[in-house]
Amino acid sequence: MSAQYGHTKSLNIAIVGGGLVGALEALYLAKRGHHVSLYESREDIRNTPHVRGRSINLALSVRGRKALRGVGLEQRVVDEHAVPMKARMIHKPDGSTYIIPYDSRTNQCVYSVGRNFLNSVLLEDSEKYTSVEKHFGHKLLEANLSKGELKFLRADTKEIVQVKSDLIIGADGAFSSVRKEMMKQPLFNFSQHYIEHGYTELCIPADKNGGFQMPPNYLHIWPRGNFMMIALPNQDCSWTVTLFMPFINFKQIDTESKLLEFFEKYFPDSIPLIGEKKLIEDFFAGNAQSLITIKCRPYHTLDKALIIGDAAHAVVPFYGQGMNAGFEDCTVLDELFEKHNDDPVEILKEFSEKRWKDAFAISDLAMYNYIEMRDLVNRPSYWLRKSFDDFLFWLVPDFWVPLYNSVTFSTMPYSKCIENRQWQNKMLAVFIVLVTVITFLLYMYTRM
Ligand code: FAD
Ligand code: EGU
Repeated sequence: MSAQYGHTKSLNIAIVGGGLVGALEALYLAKRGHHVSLYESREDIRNTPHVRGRSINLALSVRGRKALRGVGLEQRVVDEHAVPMKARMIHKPDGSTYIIPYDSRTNQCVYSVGRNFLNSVLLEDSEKYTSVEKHFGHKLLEANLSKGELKFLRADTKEIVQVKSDLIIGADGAFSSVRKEMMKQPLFNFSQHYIEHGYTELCIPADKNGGFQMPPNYLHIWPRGNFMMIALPNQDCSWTVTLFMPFINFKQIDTESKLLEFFEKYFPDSIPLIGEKKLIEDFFAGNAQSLITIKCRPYHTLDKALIIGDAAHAVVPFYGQGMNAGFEDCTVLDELFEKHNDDPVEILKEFSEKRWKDAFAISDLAMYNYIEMRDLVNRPSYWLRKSFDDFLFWLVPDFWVPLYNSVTFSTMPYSKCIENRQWQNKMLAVFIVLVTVITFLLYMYTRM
């Protein structure tokens, strides 16, 4: 490794949060020869038995895959434990369906992976490093970031555990405690926003023969203007269905008959798949969950603390990029460790400087899509633009990459994806003006 260039000593790094991003970052740091202590407030999910048909899944795309490749886990996750989704299947209110491919040009797809499964694979893989210590049931209570000091509450003994480390990495999710400590420092900017939609998770079980009840290799979508339902396949042939709807509507549906009436009106084809009884059970079992978007900056405190993943940038899920962006943080961070020879001062400074633009960009894209998914899909102008984009992409794929493809199927920085789109908008405007002028001139010419 980089040791031959007189690189700094191996660091003692504390990672707060053993979720998807924290567990992946532990692998990256261990691979570089650092000593990692991972603190997670929950119990080890590897010991939490998997209940059939109750797994929550996520869409994994190119950025996430690249990050997994960096620790040698891409093939295992993609080949053995993911269901490829090669297109969207749109369900119309009358129950009929149609297909929109993800990438008709090169046949790339996105993968549906179980959250707990992925988390388990990442934690399991860290067993091969003796330099990774995992502490479950440790909840961060407070921290002195500039001193590298952390105070945890142990769930089993109710003891307070104090530790000190060279570097703290906060990967403790949207409601990050590490970030709360950062908020005490001057010049730390922060904003959060709850959207008016909430979500609830339902389940379409496997059929009698243990097979899929819907065609498996698709992301199923029921777009209904202000409501939307989507379904991602699980490996056990069940589906996790997520219903997005304004909180007021969740509140209005307070009886079983209102629920069935609502589903019969908007999602009739899904009722026999979920089953009336299960629909009622699952819908009323959990309260609607909220969706928050968070932006902040910088992401670091001196050379002592850094936040990554949702802790640094929680986004709404309407681009399927939250985890992918968090995993990309690990890729970016690893490149900086390499570039700066494991020197925290430079690494943290540059990470904060270069990452916020891309984090803000995916945040804006996801928020924009939240609106687009509901309204634009039903507008002819959206489809006109989409066909135009797809045609040019087919014609000159290196020259014209549509926004969607650049976000999901490339590793172009998110902020570049937006710039690229703005450049395309300008080109289109020029093109439309040109066509109008030429048509007009031709018309005048033929009249003469
Ligand atoms: P988390 O997964 O939230 O993990 C944080 C961890 O920190 C948790 O294990 C928590 O227990 C622990 N923790 C918290 N506080 C403390 C503390 N004080 N002390 C110790 N530990 C603590 N992304 C995609 O890429 N594709 C998708 O399809 C997708 N779909 C989504 C659908 C929905 C409905 C939602 C809400 C999100 C979706 N996302 C998706 C986003 C994705 O879930 C997140 O971006 C991702 O989980 C972030 O990982 P993380 O490790 O940063 O945070
Ligand atoms: C939302 C919640 C379809 C899982 C955005 C597409 C999502 C996912 C889309 C959730 C949609 C929406 C994209 C993927 C993905 C689409 C995407 C959204 C997975 C623009 C479990 N989104 N999601 N876009 O293109 O890029 O298929 O909870 F319905 S995967 Cl909202 Cl690619």
